[in-house]
Amino acid sequence: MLNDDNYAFAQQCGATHAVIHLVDYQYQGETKEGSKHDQQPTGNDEGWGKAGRNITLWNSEFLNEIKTRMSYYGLELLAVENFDPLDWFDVLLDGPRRNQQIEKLKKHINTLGEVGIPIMGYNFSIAGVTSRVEGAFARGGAKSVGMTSVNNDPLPKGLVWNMRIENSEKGTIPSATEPELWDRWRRFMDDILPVAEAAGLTMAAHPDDPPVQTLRQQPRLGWNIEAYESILDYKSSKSNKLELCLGTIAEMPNHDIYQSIQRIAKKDGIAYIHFRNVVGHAPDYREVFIDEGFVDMKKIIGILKKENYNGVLIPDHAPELTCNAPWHAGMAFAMGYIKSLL
Ligand SMILES: [Mn+2]
Repeated sequence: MLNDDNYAFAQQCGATHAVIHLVDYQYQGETKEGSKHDQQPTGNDEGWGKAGRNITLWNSEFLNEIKTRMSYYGLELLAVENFDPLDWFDVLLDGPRRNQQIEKLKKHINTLGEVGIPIMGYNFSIAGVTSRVEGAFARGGAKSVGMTSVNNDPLPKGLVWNMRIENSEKGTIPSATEPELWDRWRRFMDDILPVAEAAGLTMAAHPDDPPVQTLRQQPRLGWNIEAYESILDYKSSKSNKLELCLGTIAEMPNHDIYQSIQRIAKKDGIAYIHFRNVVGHAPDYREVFIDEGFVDMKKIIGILKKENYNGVLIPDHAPELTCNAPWHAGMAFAMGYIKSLL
């Protein structure tokens, strides 16, 4: 999707910055075409696509080319979102290749710093974004995704971050405990944060989507507001912030979203925001149109302005509109709404 037509489309919608993904979530192998890349991946018990398709693209030549091309359309390349599971599965699992993979991640961070991309968004999750289903959940039967039940089947070996990694071993991935998961994350931060600081890069943590305590018999890191915010408290640094997903935070149980956003904004803890809306709470919620969910988006903008948040908002997921360009129309609707709120 990184092409001139989409850059022009973003510019025409009023976008000033861009967040890009290099991971191909839908890749099913050379012979099989995945689903369309403009649709959210949901997958099934076997996860999304095969990991690793684009890992060779993490180099300064390629990223510089994208950055330059985007600049012709007035777009500033703000962030790369998500490491490829193939590059860090043993960091997540604490496996034998963990240290080797940490070196690879450090290299990626230095590359981003070199190119001048200020943010790396990441999601420290073993099971990844799983358990969601597609449906006609938004206004007028618009297609979106939601959660109707919790998948607690164990993960087969080779399914990490909900993507498939070559693995001939049989069996399942043993469950980690919650303290073990936090320990893995802290070791990741201890290794990565100094490199990010030196490279002038901000590491931005996405909350666990969907936000439930356990999925596929694995614990989740940032699944409620206290756990998610504690990422900021671990180390106070300009390089340790949140990829604040308003949708996921809205789905979290037992908190006042307006107070939570105000508190996090006050701490200067936001790298950028996934600005979207939902109905319900995990494990029973639906993603809906930006003006349709229970979150008062105007109130959120007011809080962000009051707390002097000057960063970027992106539409993130948007329900698809029934027409010849369902994804583009959905995004344009969200963009128009955001511009009007601003
Ligand atoms: Mn998000």
